[in-house]
Amino acid sequence: MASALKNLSQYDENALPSAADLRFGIVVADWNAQITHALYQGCLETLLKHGAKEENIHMIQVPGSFELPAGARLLAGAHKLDAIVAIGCVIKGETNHNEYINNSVALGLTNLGVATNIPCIFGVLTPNDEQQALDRAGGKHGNKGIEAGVTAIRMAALKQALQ
Ligand code: DLZ
Repeated sequence: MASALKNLSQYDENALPSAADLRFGIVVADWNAQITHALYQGCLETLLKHGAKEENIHMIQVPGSFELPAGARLLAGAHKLDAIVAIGCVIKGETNHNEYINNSVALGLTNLGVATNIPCIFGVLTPNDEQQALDRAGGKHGNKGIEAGVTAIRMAALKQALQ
């Protein structure tokens, strides 16, 4: 018989499994570095707080968000990983560049996760302006890097449990 569903809220840090034996990749885009570095800090601190070992966390930087899927693929080829977090910030400008980048990154990470069996977490902010980004990188809406870290721990634990 299937077990009953637990009432988990998606980013509840109290309900997380230990990250002690889990291996993570983090890819950080250099565009809008003030934002992406804050997201990275939030993500890293969350992984460490839940027991991840520093030697099991592999970080690389890529120029912009468009390069996140390729960076994640390279990281997956270089290390044994249970989850990868892609961190970027694409701010809407005068043209539609943000839509091309965001759609491409989302699809690229989705395809990579399915193809490699390594969950890829979308830690990319898609704000209309810089203030919206700051609000989500340690400001009034919290730090979305923490949420990405929580999601990575849950998905990495699932991968280890089911493989
Ligand atoms: C070119 C570009 C622009 C205009 N804006 C952003 C942005 O807001 N956030 C981001 O991460 N990257 C941006 N880029 C760079 C692209 O992601 C990519 O690095 C270049 O188009 C080279 O492939």
